[in-house]
Amino acid sequence: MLAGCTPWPPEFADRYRERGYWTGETLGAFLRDRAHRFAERTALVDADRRWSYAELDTRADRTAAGLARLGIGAGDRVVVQLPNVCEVVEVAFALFRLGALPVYALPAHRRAEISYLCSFTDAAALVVADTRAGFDYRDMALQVRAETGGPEHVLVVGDTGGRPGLTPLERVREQGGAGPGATADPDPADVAFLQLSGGTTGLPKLIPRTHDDYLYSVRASAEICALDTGTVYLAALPAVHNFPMSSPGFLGVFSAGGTVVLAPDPGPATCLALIEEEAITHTALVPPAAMLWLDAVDGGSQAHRDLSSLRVLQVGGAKFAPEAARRVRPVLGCALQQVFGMAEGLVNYTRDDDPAETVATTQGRPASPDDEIRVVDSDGTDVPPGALGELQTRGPYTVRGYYRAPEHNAEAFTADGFYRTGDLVRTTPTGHLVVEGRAKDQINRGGEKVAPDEVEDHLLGHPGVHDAAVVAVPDPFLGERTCAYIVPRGAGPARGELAGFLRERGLAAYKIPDRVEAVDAFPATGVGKVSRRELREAVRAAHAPDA
Ligand code: J2J
Repeated sequence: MLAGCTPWPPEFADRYRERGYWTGETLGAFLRDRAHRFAERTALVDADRRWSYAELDTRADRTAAGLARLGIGAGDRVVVQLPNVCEVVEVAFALFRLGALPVYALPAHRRAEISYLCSFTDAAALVVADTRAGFDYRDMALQVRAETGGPEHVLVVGDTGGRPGLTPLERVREQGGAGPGATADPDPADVAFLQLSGGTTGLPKLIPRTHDDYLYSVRASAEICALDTGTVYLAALPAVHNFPMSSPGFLGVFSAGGTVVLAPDPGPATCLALIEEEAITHTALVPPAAMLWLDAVDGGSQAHRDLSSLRVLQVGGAKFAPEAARRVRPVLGCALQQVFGMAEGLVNYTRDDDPAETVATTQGRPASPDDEIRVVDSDGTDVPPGALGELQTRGPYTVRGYYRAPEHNAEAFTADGFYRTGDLVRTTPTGHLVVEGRAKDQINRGGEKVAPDEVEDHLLGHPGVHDAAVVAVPDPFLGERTCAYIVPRGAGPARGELAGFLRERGLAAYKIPDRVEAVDAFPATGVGKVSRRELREAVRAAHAPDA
């Protein structure tokens, strides 16, 4: 296995193979098989292209051969930061075929995150778009290279704008000629790519997912969601996120021979038009986007849309309020499926035969019969059935450790290999999970995860900030927003000044605190640590609707 990763103990690996979960197929072979079975069916659609399975397969081969000519090969890491364009899928499969590892960055990431990912993984290449939504990824990539001394290759999907040091992906593909020959034969038990975790402490952790484990989660998910060749899935969220990639996501759709339509943004104006035009049957959203869709259709600007093709709206990434959940069928005319998943592995789904109230009020049950679930108190002891506790899990597609993070792994995993999710849940008698809160220091800003530590470190870089603590503030739309408490030095910077400072440092916009509060000192816990709980309560009291 890739150095810096934790394998499953052999007795577990054997069991997962015996039960048919790990089939020994690689992601590269998976696409080849689908290209044979579904050759001329449409696999992928974006703003201006429609690629058949055969075309996607050929492009992946050519790009793989071109990348190999650049010297990229088995075990190399390649940071991929692409919006929802067909190339995001092409590049991924090209890398899988070489045994090289995509490291997935979100389109919202900026210089700070991309520099970190490139240096931490010693990336051989970085793949970016040209410009998108007014942001120039090429300039950012060149700054990353100047700052970190790597990666050797910066590949651009689209126009390099004549900037030296950038290689158009199109040229890489052309140089790949007719393809094959370059493809390696990676071990299906080895790591296929590195997925980004939401992070709790410090910098984001990377999650090593293997061909075997990931394809199992994809197959199991596609089966639960009853996908088939008639499925037309709208990828409304950034395609590289674990949810639209594998739950069942675009890979689940490929596994069933359906069609994936990539949306440039998850907004109702864009997506509801696509649903009508492309006869979308399935899609997936985070709760704030789902609420915008509901309002846009329920007497809003999109009330005229014909959504009759839509069968299932999946909602996950953050807690979906039952009141909003109950509006889905009456307003959108489709079924709701709640999805509670994590890039580390475990994914829970409500099922299509669950009673309506179960679908509205729970976050589903595990995808696999071999997902092991434990709900424990703060001492790690199992709580009685139905009581609130922290969710721990272990199973055939839940990783046993983060990439190159031995110290963090000792905290994040139990001695017997359970992942401590940090989610506070209770189980219902039917085995469904209800997410009630969080024990981890993470802020869930409408599905986008913010690690307070990471933002605090950046804030401390400002000369006017003596100390900083970032906490969640409840918010009716996003679920949570971020509030930075700062102990200023002197007069202290205003929010606008701090926001500008953080942007300058290259931090993604969603991590920039929504609110800044100056205080003289922080409340401390018994052991002298900052009490984030007290800060959260203070901010809640100060901003309660009736305050
Ligand atoms: C409450 N909290 C939720 C839900 C995730 C499918 C769906 C989502 C993700 C994802 C994913 C939640 N209700 N329905 O990877 O494959 C919070 C929990 C969880 C964390 C994981 C998938 N669904 N969450 O959101 O890695 O706190 O994955 O531990 O981004 O999101 O975040 P992430």
